[in-house]
Amino acid sequence: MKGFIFDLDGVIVDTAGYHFQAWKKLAEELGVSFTLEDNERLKGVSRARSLEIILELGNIRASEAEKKVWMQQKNEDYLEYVNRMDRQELLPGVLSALQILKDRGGKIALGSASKNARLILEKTGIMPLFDAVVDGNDVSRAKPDPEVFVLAAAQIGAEAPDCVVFEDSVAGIRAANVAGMTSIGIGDAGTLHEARRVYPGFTEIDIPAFFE
Ligand code: B16
Ligand code: MG
Repeated sequence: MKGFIFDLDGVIVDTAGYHFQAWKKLAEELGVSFTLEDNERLKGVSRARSLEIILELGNIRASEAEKKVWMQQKNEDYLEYVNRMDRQELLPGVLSALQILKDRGGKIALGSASKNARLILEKTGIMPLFDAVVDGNDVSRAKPDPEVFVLAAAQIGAEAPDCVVFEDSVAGIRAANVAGMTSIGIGDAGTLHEARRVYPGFTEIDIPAFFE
């Protein structure tokens, strides 16, 4: 039995732009300059760590209570974008890849840092294709810690060497490697050089070959 574990943001959908808009709004209110380049550092990391990075950029010290309010405010703004999402936002080739994996008897799990993962799977209509969903609500340690992928593999009943992980972040590739799973990078080959293999996107991957 083969298990296939998908990261969400940057692999299934590209929500980085929405995270950016919502963080930028907060950053402006706090008087912090926050660019698209800074946003790269937020990919794959938790909401709390993302806020810390922004506060570091602005040299701002804040109480836990303030941080909580700001994270909530950012998330409410982010959810306005998420609530408008639909199937068209699935990245090219993703739906067909999920369907081929399912048709061949593969088990499919999500392994994401996002606490909004379930809502995004619902909005894009692909929730029924998943056998398990492990997200930011289920784990206490962020990637590169392998916790999220180990939990996902356990939920689909797959052994680590039988699992393939699709990831767009360096931290996620490291997490998959530490877990002893086959890491497949989605994105730039130079950035993701620690992955077993890297593809620009799902349209370039020969999905049936995973079963040979
Ligand atoms: P939320 P992934 C990650 O998703 C994003 O890449 C990262 O930018 C975000 O901060 C994190 O989810 C938490 O998201 O605020 O929705 O809980 O790539 O792990 O699917
Ligand atoms: Mg990602």
